Amino acid sequence: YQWETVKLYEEIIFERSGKIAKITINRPEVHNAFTPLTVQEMIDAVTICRDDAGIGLVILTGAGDKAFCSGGDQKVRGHGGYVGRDGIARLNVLDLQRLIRILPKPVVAMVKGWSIGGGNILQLVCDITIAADNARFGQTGPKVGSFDAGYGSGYLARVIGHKRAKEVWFMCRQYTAEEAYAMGWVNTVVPLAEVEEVTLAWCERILMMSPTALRFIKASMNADTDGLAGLQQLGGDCTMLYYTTDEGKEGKNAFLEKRDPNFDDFPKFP
Ligand code: 2NE
Repeated sequence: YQWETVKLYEEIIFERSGKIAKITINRPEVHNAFTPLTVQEMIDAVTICRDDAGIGLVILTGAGDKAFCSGGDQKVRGHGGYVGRDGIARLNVLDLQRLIRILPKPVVAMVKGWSIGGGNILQLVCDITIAADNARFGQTGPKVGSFDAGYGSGYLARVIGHKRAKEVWFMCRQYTAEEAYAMGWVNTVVPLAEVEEVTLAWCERILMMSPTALRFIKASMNADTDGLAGLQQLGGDCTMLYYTTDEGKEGKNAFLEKRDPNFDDFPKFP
């Protein structure tokens, strides 16, 4: 794979090889903990992936072999959130979680080493997780004075079950990749040396599939968990498809031509 830089950032690396985009959190000295800037850069990169029709899939990972992400950078945690250069306290990682959920393309987490706190929620909201055998998963919130009562709790309970999710948060233990696999927290566990190769093989297989089919499957599964916001996403996808039909276009054309629309000839499937 020839990886080309798509755009230069300070705290992430954003590369691309063909249809595969790769976003790497690049703060290995703090186990890839994120600051408001890291998150802002990730939001920008994911938005580029969303708009670029040539990108079919996004890999999310962390720099080095020691960590995927260790959550919010506690050194910049202030009064009410994580404080960036503008002095404003934010929890903008929640916006990034939503963006990953609504991205109409598969997002694959490639997890090496620590996947902890808000970092672990990032891999959770990805569509697929490939874990290296040195990966360690866990939440620390109640120990460090934090919690994620959104996807980090409710969606985690859907993925690994309520009893397990409560254990994860109540005990703040760390789980091996094999334990995470047994809970359905990750899709597969592979030797660290093979994790990139296996991730790319999964990506290539996913990319063989119909992108519209994958888009609707993702939106549909998310609608089940995201309530009206999820239905809005799924409904918007339906509108997008409808706009590509002659029937949809007839309504617009009739309006512009100042005539009544004629929908008689369009098929009414059973
Ligand atoms: C990840 C873990 C268990 C690794 O332990 P270990 O012993 O392998 O590494 P060490 O020495 O703790 O970490 C290496 C360096 O990375 C920094 C450390 O402070 C250390 O730096 P130095 O002391 O050598 O200078 N580092 C690691 N994680 C950091 C972090 N999150 N912020 C700032 N610096 C960090 C161990 O490092 C650990 O437990 N880390 C903290 C995990 C954590 O509590 N994360 C925040 C959870 S809250 C959250 O993410 C969140 C939320 O709950 C809701 C909304 C938004 C965010």
